Amino acid sequence: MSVNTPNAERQIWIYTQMLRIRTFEERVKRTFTDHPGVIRGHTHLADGAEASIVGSLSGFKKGDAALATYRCHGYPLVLGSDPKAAMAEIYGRVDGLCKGLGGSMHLTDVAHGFLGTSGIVGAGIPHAAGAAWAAQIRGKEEVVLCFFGDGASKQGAFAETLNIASLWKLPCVFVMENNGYNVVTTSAQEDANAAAGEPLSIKAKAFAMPGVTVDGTDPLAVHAVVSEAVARARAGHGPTLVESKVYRLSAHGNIIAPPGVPLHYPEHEAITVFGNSAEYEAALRGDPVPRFRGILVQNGILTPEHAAKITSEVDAEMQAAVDFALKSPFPTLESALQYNYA
Ligand SMILES: Cc1ncc(C[n+]2csc(CCOP(=O)(O)OP(=O)(O)O)c2C)c(N)n1
Ligand SMILES: [Mg+2]
Repeated sequence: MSVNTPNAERQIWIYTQMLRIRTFEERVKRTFTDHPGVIRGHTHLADGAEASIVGSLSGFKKGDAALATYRCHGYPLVLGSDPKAAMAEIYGRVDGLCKGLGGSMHLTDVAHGFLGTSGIVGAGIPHAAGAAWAAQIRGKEEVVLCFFGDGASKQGAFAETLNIASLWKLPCVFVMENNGYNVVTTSAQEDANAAAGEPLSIKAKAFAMPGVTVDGTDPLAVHAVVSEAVARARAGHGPTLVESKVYRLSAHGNIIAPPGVPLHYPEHEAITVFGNSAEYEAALRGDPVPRFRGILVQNGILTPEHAAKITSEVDAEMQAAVDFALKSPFPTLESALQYNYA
C-alpha cells in the first residue's frame, strides 16, 4: 500500500461513484429504446473510463476546478451535481444544469467546480489554462484538472497551452484520456508518437513538464498518479501531463438518424470499422466497474450484500433522475438567447 492508497471507506466511495456514472449513462443509452426521440442530438458515453474519471477527481478540493470534453456526463456527478439536473439537461429540459439549452455535450455546473465543456475538440485545453492562471493569481493553492482525448492532443491548442502552462508554472493537471480512437480512426493512424510505439505522455517532454502514463481502468493507480500531479501543482511546481489509458465500451456517439430511423448506438468502431471483435471483447472482459467491485470484495473491503445495496440505491437514484427529466418542461423559444450575454 502506497501513501497514496485511499482507505477502505474512500475505496467504497470510489466504487460507488464509478457505478453512479455507469448507471446514469446506461439510462441515457436506454432512453434511445425506451423513449425514442426524447433525447435530441448527440450524446457521447464514457463507459469504460469511469475509473479514470473518479480516480482523477478523488483528490478534488473545494475551490479546485475541472473542464472536459463533450464526453462529459461523469465529472459533474462525481463533483456533487444533482443527477436529476444533469439528466434533465441531456433531455433538453428547463430544470437542467444549463436550463436545457446546453444538452448532453455541455453539462456545466460552476457551483460544483465543473467549469464547462466543448464540442470543439481541444477547445477546453486553453480554457483550463485560463482558469489555472486565475487560480495562480488568487494564490489559494487551487488546482485545475483538464480532461481531453488522445485526438485532442493533435490540436494546436494543446501545444500552445502546454507550452505557456509550463512556462508560467500554472497549477493545472492535463489528463489525456487515451481510448485509442478518434471517432473512426485509431491513435496509431493519427498520432506520430503512437505510430512509433511511444506512450503519448512522451509529448510532455516537448514542454519541459513531467509526463506519466497510467492504466486508466485502475482507479487506485489513477488516484496515485493524479494526486501526485495535483500536489505538485498545488505546491507551485507547475503542470503535469497524465496519459490515462482507457477503452470506451460504446460507439463514439449515438447515430443522428434520418427521419423514420430511431436514434441509437451502433456497435463499437473496433467492430464496425476494423472488424476486430476480439479487441472489443477483451476490453469488455476488463470492464473496470465489475473488476473494481471484484477487487474490493476479494480484499474484504466490500461484502456482496453491501455491493448489492449500493447497486439498488444507485439504480433508484438514476431512475428518479429519468422520472424527473421526463416531467420537466422544455425551455421557451424566448429563453434561447436570454443567457448568451451578461
Ligand atoms: C475542432 C474539431 N475537429 C473535429 C471535430 C470532429 N470530432 C468530434 S470528436 C472527434 C475525435 C476526438 O477524439 P479524442 O480527442 O480522442 O476524443 P474521444 O472522442 O476519443 O473521447 C472529432 C475529430 C470536432 N468536434 N472539433
Ligand atoms: Mg480518443
